[in-house]
Amino acid sequence: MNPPHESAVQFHDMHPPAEDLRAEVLHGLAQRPRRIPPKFFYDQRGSELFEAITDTPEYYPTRTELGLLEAHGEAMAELLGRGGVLLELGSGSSRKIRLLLDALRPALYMPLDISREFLLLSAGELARDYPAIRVHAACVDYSQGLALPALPEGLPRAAFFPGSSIGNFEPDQARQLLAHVTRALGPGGRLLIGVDLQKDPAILNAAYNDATGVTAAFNRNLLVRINRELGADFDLAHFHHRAFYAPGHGRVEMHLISDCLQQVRLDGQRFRFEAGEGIHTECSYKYSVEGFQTLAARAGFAPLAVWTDRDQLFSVHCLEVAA
Ligand code: AVJ
Repeated sequence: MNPPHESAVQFHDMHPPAEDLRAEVLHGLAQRPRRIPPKFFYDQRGSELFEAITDTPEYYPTRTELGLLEAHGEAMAELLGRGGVLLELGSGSSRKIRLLLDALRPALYMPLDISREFLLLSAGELARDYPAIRVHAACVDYSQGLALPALPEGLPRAAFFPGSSIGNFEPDQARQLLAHVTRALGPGGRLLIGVDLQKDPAILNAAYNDATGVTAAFNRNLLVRINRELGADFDLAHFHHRAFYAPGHGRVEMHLISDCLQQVRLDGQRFRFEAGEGIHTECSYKYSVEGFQTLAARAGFAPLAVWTDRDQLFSVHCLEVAA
């Protein structure tokens, strides 16, 4: 009864070697202001903490996007083209992709994620639950480009990039990443992308400073990871979570702030932190509908449709690779 590929996930490992963490952390700590890229949040614990963030009452993006996928899934599937190839960038939450797979029924589903363990686990579960869909998982760092295994010809191609993860990129990098997606999809290919909207800063500040401190734990887990994987000696008692909306940039920023003068050792080097000095760990850019369409147009995408919730918190765009 079941096709032979049932439950079998074909796996393509293009994961950056562990040394990339070391090199990027050393590089980022030598810069002023110091910074570490947010892609390193997502070790096993970090992925769990992010899931926990999405359950906090303050963090509206996930449930708002889910509501849009539930309400408009059929219209979205219509525009993406059924029975084709579906790429997913950053296969985070399985709830979103299940809604889309139910509506879209692609022939081939290809989740792309930097977190190998999380990816394999969720791809395996999806392959089991959707035996008619071929699943090819690829462990990639898509901030470095979009090197993909060859895609089958002659099928409609679509990509799903949920969660406003595009907001983690500087607008210029975001444009470059979207340009990589246009190349992977080819003319006529379609992108469904979730983008968090500009809004009252009080809502944004609350979303990144939840009362129970899950976001703080998520941010600080980056240092736990660096201590464990790179043998650094960050003192977690003296680095604190700070997150705020920066209106001049149209983005939320997260930082880890030292509360005293201290030195951190990593790889035989010492990094000195003044009291109040920090590490910038994340930008989360917020867009207007028009602002995002303008950015996407510069990457070769034409707008087809956009859905927003009634409170104008979040947007889901469908875009087409222009000929
Ligand atoms: C997964 C990048 C969309 O920017 O809102 C959540 C990550 N950071 N709380 C975001 C995050 C702090 C999230 N993205």
